[in-house]
Parts: sequence; structure tokens; C-alpha cells
Amino acid sequence: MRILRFNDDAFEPTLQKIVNRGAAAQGDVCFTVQEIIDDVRRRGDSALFEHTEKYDRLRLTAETLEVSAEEIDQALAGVSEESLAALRLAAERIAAFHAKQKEQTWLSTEEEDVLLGQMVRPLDRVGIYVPGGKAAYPSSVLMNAVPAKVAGVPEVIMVVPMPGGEVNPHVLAAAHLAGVDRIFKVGGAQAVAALAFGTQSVPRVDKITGPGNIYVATAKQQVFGQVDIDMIAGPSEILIINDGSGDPAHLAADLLGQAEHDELASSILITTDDKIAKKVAKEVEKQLKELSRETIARKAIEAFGAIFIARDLDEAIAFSNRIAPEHLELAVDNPFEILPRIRHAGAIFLGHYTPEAAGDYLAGPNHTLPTGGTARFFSPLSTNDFVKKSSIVSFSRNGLERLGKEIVHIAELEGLEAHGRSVSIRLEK
Ligand code: HSO
Ligand code: ZN
Repeated sequence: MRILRFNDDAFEPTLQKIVNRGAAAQGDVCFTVQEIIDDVRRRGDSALFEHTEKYDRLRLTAETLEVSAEEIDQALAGVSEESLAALRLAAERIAAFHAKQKEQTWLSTEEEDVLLGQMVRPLDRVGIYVPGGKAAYPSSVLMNAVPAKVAGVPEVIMVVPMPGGEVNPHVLAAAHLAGVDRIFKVGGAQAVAALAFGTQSVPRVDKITGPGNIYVATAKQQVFGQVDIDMIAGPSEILIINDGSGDPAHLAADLLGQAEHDELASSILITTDDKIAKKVAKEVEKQLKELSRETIARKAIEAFGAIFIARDLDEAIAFSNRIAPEHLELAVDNPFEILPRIRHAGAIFLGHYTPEAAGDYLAGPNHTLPTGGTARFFSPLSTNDFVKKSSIVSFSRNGLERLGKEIVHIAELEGLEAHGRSVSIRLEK
């Protein structure tokens, strides 16, 4: 793993390459995605089935499109008690954390004559995208479905591609534990389109969340406005701030935990100590060789991994705030001392015994996090993504008398006479 100081010539180019790594991917798929969406929108089920046959080699009918209760039972039968228990623990902890995020409806009276408030209501129906194949993570099912259910969404619909009819049974088990209501065996842009516009068999949803490949991300972007979406996730990343304390093997393990996700993942350590920098680089090499996903992790580490040496923690913190990382580990002796100075990060993991993986699976917070520097303005997926609000306004006659003059005044400023009259007509005699 390369080790660089801030004043090295290679520092800035290396950083730029890392920061811009997500941008290269998009572009060419836009047109294809748009065609698929238009087709599903126009022809509904038959287009959905045709695209599924083409991309997933799976021939579906209105009867086989949806995962049946028997198919769920079959999947559950193939999942060990231990796996179920682990997933159940994760689901419970995620639910408990997300319950704390719940915003309440509130009402407040003003001078006894005006009542104002905000009413919180869950969305009626949401769609959760779950990737198939190697990126089929049961944890992502929980991270999307559990908050929706905690928010009170009555109908959570999941789509998951099943290439050749195959599906990860743990994904179905997680869906079952999270209380997903219906599951459709479709994926890709065609599934996103079906959720956004509805077909004869797939009901239209109000919001689509969940990760997916470039086709799915582009499709979500294109249907935004027709439905709401969560964020557009880019490649994953971790930044570790270190002060020379801790075990190099632990730091290396955390860097690799991110790198094994995909070849575009980025793992950065910024440390104030050059001795630990060298030890971590050595450890990364050693541990890489032991990984089953060595090829992916090695590519990510070589292309988008780095160890930077900072003069002091101030410089490390300033760097982190500039990057606004998705995952930030404060692998320092006194993490709470520097926490107040962290401005931007999706999730922050404090101290030497909080590997990011704890947050990926069952600490409780969501693992759907803003990537690529968007932690500057985006937040983690939360219960609040599955509700929307209505404003509440109630004036009594006294209230309208108290505030009516100014309403009429502003209506006149805007030349909107009927607005003004709707007030003055009520206050006559
Ligand atoms: N670190 C990933 C989430 C994940 N990890 C799922 C394991 N499974 C994105 O933040
Ligand atoms: Zn992960």
C-alpha cells in the first residue's frame, strides 16, 4: 500500500484519482435505461417479463412473478438456526435504533386563537431494491425494510433479481424477519420502472430505496420525481484517522473490510505516526493473501487505497472534513476529544474496538450512507425517509381578526384581490 506525505508530489494526483473514481462509471447506460423504463411504462408486465428473460434468463408469468409463501418456507428451511438468530438480533437492534429516530406529530397553540402543527404520516407503499448475485446482502434487506416498517409503512415491496431462478435464501429470510409484505423476482432498470409506474402485477410505490448496479442507480435517477428515491450511492469508502495508538493488524483489517466490497472501493488511513504507517502497509499485504476476495480487495487497495502521513491530528481532521467520508473510524486513544471537530461523515466509529463491520451489520444505525463526499449534505438512510409531513393550520375567528389585516395587506402587495377578499369577507360586521 502506498505511503504518502501531504507535500509529496504524488499526494494531490493520488487524492484526485480516489475522489473522482465514481464519476467515470456513468454515461453510456443512460440511453439503454431510458428505453427499458419507457417500455415497461408503456407495456407493463409483458415488457417486464421480456427484459427479465433477456437479462436474468428467467421466464416469468403473472403466476410466478411473485415469491410465494411456499418459496419463503423453503428458503427458511435451508437457513440454519444460528443464521436466523444472528439476523434476528440484527433486525431487533436496527429496529430499536430506528425507533429512536421517529419524529412525532406536534400541535401548538398560539394565543389561544391559532393552532399550528405538523402531522407525520408514513408513506403508503415503498419498494426496496435488493441486488442479486454476489452483492445480495441480507444485511441490506434489513437496513432498508426495517426502518420502513418502524416508520409504519403498511406495504413494503421488495424486488430482487433471480438469475436463472436462483436466490440467496438468507435474503429471503431477512425479508421475512423484516416484515416485507411482497417480493417480486425482478431486478435491473425494468424492476425500478415497474415499481415507479406500476404494471398489471406490480403495484406502483411511492418511494424506491436500496442499492444496485449502475443500471439500477441510473434508473432510480430517471424515475425520481415520479417517485421519491433514497440517495444515489457511489462506491464505498473508509477513512481511518490514527494517532499512532492501536494495533496495526486491526487497522489493516478494517481497510480490507472496505476494499473487499468492490474494485472501486477506497480505503484510506491517515496517521500521525510513520512507524505505524509502515506496519499497517505490511499487514495489509499479509492479510490480503488470506482473503477469499483477494483479487477484488487487491485491485481496490492498489487503485484507490493509500496511507497518508499527517503532521498532527489537526491536519488529519482537516483532511477528513475535506473528504467527508462515508465511514470514518477514529482509531485514536481519545476519540471523544476529536469528535466535536468532525464536520462531515456518514457514520463515525469511535475507538479501537469499533470496527466498521459492527455498523455494517448490527450496531443499529443504518449502513446506507452518503458516499463520495456527499456526507457534506446527505444523512444516513433513516426512519424519516419513510414518512412525510403535512402542515396543520387552524384559525378561530379571533385568530383571523388578529392576523387578517396583514394577510389582506400582503395580498394587495401581490395584486391578488381574491386572496384578500377570502379574509375580509369573513370579518365583515
Ligand atoms: N459497508 C457496506 C455495507 C455492507 N457491508 C453490507 C457488508 N454488507 C456499505 O456501506
Ligand atoms: Zn461493508
